[in-house]
Amino acid sequence: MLQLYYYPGNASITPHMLLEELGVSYELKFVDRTKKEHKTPEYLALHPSGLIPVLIDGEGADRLVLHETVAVCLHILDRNPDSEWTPALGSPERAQLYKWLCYMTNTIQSTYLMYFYSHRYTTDQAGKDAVAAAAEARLNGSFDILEAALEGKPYLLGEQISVCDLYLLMLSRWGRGMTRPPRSLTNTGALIERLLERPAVKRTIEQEGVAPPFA
Ligand SMILES: N[C@@H](CCC(=O)N[C@@H](CS)C(=O)NCC(=O)O)C(=O)O
Repeated sequence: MLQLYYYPGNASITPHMLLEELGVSYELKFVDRTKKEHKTPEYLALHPSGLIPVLIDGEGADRLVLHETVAVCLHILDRNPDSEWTPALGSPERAQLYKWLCYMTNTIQSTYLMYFYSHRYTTDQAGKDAVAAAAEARLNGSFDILEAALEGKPYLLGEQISVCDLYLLMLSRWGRGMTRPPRSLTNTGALIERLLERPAVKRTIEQEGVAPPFA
């Protein structure tokens, strides 16, 4: 049995959507960030940085405890190798999937940290708004790259939907308060609309209790 530790709308929502899409059995474990449950000794034993999500696979001493959203998603795919969501190992689609997941986590997600937690990225608190503004400009540039990659195709990998699209949906949500929200881009906005129509995505949003508009 898989257990996913989540907080509504957090990075946990991409693996959550993926689990729903795959139709596999799993249990959701709510981590109450408002009570700082992600910084308790019990949670820090699962995730040394006290961040969300964590995935637990199995039970007892042999159980796998995994953090890092991309690693969690890839492990879920590896457990479902015959799914249409899992491009074959060594295929060009699988390579593109690695590329976009890496880009989204190591470039966009990390820039979001500077945008949302700008005070952590300067020793001069008077300059934190400038850090957030610079981060927003960088995010716009990154979303332009994804927008261009979507030109003439429905999904990031082409005709086939993948976890990359779910990841982009999550990242788009986080930018809904930006001066130029990702959903305002033509191709990205169309992808978001398409994804939000999917029953599994709707179920995930409902289970997490995320209020509209999602992105
Ligand atoms: N690199 C981690 C980042 C996870 C992350 O930053 N999660 C956020 C929620 S979206 C969090 O737990 N923030 C709490 C904090 O920074 O204290 C991953 O990809 O899983």
